[in-house]
Amino acid sequence: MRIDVLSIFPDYLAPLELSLPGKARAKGLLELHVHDLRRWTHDRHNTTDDTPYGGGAGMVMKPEPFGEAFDELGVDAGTTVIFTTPSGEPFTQALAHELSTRERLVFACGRYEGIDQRVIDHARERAEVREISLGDYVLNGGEVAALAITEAVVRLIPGFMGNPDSLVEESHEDGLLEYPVYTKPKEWRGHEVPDVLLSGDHGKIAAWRHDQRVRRTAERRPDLLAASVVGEWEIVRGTPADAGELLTLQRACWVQEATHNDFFAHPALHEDVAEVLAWMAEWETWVVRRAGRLVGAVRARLDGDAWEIGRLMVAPDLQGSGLGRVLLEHAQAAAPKDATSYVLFTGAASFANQRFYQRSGFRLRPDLAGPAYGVVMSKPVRRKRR
Ligand code: JD8
Repeated sequence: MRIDVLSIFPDYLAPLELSLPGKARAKGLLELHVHDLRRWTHDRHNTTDDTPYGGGAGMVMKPEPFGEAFDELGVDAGTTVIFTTPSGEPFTQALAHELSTRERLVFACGRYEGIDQRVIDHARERAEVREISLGDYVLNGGEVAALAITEAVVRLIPGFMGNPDSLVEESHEDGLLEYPVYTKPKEWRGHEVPDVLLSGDHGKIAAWRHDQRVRRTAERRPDLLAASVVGEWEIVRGTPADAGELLTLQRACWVQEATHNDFFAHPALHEDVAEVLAWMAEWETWVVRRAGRLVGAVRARLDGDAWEIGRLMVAPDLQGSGLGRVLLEHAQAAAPKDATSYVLFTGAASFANQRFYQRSGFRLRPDLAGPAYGVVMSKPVRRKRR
């Protein structure tokens, strides 16, 4: 991964030399460049700001230095430009995972009252753009956020963490906060280590730790606990007996798609049961039921060395519950050894779907031919290093 940072206070990013990314660079996993934005100014005072159109307090960052920096750095469709801003989408671990799949990130750090809006609009014409907020509080500039996001993303680059398993039980990875940790001495200033941790009984220790995670989450972050019931979905193989309900669910889901894309000729809207049975014979199909109702499904098949994922559907009343992500992860996990990429199609105007797939690491592939109504998205298959 290559990361470039544009800032009028480049020394703010100096800590990146110290912590994690230092090792990633040594491992050749990360190329990091911090640039002083004033390099792309041409007046005696290296001016990067001016008064706001429409009046008001403070100053606004000028567009020209950013434009010239993007030109020189070769910002293009393969780049993700990140504007850190208090008005951005919340930065989360899920977003960190998504950004860790990118080949190239360029951070545009603002100061003063912010950056001229045309810089963001221009960047969208040439690259993927994400406006991201570190949290609901006000900082004086975007550098701190760029620092935090870089650390959170780089440590997720496959091959970076010495022991990738150490990522698994971290807070925000699976919706639960982490358990309390202890080390020597056994007793310290009247405080003792819980006996279970000295028991050597790994089953009991694992149960205690999980219990601690649930307790902490319930006390400190009940909002997370509500979201983490996802684990309750049971995904099973689809059978011909499911065909009728699959037909019903796909019609319900593709009515939304057709409306978004003004395209009503999609096969999912016109197939009959026999045609559903026919494609179930060609595709691996998984379904999810809740209280007996078929509420979700996905299919996949190998097309050359691409694992093609399709007909990902979630009952409209359960959309946003996390079931879609679980089904997509299940379909990916089912990919055969010789698959080198995942590929799927979605509506050209189905922007929520596109963002959903992007959050799971898929990228738009305008270079690949797709169906009339849609766009192609793909993601490389990353195999855990043995
Ligand atoms: C970028 C200028 C300061 C913000 C007038 C104070 C992120 N979570 C976050 N909080 N604040 C920022 C952030 C603040 C920034 C800039 C990010 C550029 N400022 C401005 C608007 C009000 N001043 C942030 N990520």
